[in-house]
This record gives sequence, C-alpha cells and structure tokens, in this order.
Amino acid sequence: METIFTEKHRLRDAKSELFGGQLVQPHERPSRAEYVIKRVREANLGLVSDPDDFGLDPILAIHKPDFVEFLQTAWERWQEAGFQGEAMPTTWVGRRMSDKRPSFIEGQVGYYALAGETSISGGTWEAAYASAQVALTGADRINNGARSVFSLCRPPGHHATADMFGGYCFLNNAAISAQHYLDTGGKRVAILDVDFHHGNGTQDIFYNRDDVLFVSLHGDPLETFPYHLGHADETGGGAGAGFNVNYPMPPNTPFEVWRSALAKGLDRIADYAPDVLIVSLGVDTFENDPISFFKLKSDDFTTMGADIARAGLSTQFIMEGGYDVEEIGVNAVNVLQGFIA
Ligand code: Q9C
Ligand code: ZN
Repeated sequence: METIFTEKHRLRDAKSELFGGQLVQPHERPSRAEYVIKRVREANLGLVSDPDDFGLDPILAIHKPDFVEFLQTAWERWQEAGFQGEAMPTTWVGRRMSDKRPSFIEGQVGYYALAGETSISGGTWEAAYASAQVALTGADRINNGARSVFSLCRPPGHHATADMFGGYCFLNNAAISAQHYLDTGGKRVAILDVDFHHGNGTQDIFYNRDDVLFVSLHGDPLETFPYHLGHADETGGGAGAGFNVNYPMPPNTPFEVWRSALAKGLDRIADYAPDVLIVSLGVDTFENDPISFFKLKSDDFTTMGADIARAGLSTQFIMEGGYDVEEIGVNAVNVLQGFIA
C-alpha cells in the first residue's frame, strides 16, 4: 500500500493545549507522524510519496471562504493585536447570543472555534493545507485504480466543520477527499470513522446529504469529547435521512464489543454500495491512549484492518487521532497490514 506523506506537517508545532485548566504540551504533536512514517518504512508497507498540489478549490468545496481566510490570517492578526501566547478562544456564541461575526481577532477566534483546547500557532495554516493535499493525493491514487492508499495526514481533520476548528483539527481532510471523489465522477462515498472520538465535523458537513454515508464508532459523547454531538439518534436530516449512523460506546469497551459495532457498520456500508470507502483512521481506541477510554490492544488493530478489507471496497485510509505517541505507528500500520494481508 502506498503512503502519501509530507514533512510539512512539522509546521504545526503548537506550544500549548488547554487541558484540565493548564496549558500543556499538545497531545497532537509532530512526533506522532514521525512514529507512523518510521513504522511504515520498517514494515515495508510500500512506496512513500509526496503529495501533489490540488490548490484551494477542493478545500473551498467543503469549507466556507470566510473561515479559510480566517485560518490563513489568524496567527498574523493575533500577533499584531499584541497578544503574547498562541491564539485560543475565550468566548463563544452562547445560547441565544448573536452569530454576527466580530471584527477583532479575539472575537473571531471564538466565533470560529468549536472547542477551546486547540491553539492557532505560526505555521498552522500551512500544515493544515498540506494535510488536505495529502488527503486529495490519496483520492487521486484511488481514482487512478489503486485498491488502497494511506494518507498520513497531520494535523487531523474529522472535528473540523465547514466553518469551525477545534479538537486539534482545522480542515476536514476526509470530507475534502469525499467531495473530491464526487466531483471527479463518484456517485456515492462511505466514510467509516474509527477514531475514538465522534467525527462531529464530518457528520455535520454531510448530515443532510445522501451521496455520503457517514458511519462512526466512538466513545459515548455523554462521557467524552466532543460531548455535544455523536448520539445514536442522529441519523441524518432531509435527503440525508438514514445516511448518518453513530455507534457510541461506554468507558472500558473491549475489542469484542467494538468489533460487533464495526460489523453492523460494515453491513450498512455494504447495503449502500459506495464507489469508495474512506476510513478516518484514529488509533486512540488503544488501551494505553492517554485521553481515551476504550481497551483495544495492538493485535486488535490488525483484526480491524482485515475486517475492513472484507468489505471488498477501494479504500482510502486517512490518519486522524492517536496519542500514545510511541505506539501510534505500530497500531496504525497494524490496521494497514491487516487490510492487505
Ligand atoms: N480530556 C482527535 O482525536 N479534548 N482529536 C481532549 C481530554 C480534545 C481529539 C480532552 C480531544 C480531541 C483528532
Ligand atoms: Zn480522536
């Protein structure tokens, strides 16, 4: 399996994450991707290629232009305002407040943030742009006939909506890729999100549409991030009714339970008969993940990959979360090796 990867991910190297009331070293850090690419090479998974540049248009097919312009300019404007730390929200559009966009950068950060942990730092836009290109290049490989591809995206994307960042995400790589398939002749795309956290951004982007089926397995949002989306009764709206499928699961869920939800999700995907399957591949379901509560072991990731392969679909893996940094390479590559075995 070919891997698409760029060193430009290093440009996202924030100093701070707001965690438990403290500013800590971000869980989503450059060494994550380094461990994954190291393992890809050790395991001889296949070719490692740089992304091509598809420009801004496929990004703007998903994200609002004002949001993209905000991401492009936020760090510069934050510094110009004289703030000493990284750009972090301190306000939100609370219930019954106005959604009129503020002019000053501090207010805009709150306007475009869906969560408070994720700072915007120098290089964030450049890295997020490169990460989206890694996703688009993977889509291009599938369009050219590859059975599978690994887009080693960093920063991750599945929490980002059309016009909001947060949960370590800025641009929704999986959504951008899905739309690219549809804009290049695809009729139906399925997204299977196996990251520990609910993919609220991806769900929101496609909620009212029937050309993208979204299936997510995740920690019950009553107990964990993103808290305010990801319940089982969110099944899609309008033309999208029935095309959003959530499997929230409780703390300490073991692999056998998780795997039976995967089987149900894969059945739903088989009924949908998509042209292509995108897997939002987070490995923060691992038993030792520092911010998550499922109990998957390293070998379980191999089984997961084999289960996904049995769907028999052209499959693009897009890297999302996973924060037990030293094991993230083994766990991610186990999924890919299980898929091709
Ligand atoms: N108590 C992804 O996996 N909140 N993002 C952590 C833990 C943010 C995770 C707080 C988690 C975001 C892509
Ligand atoms: Zn996650």
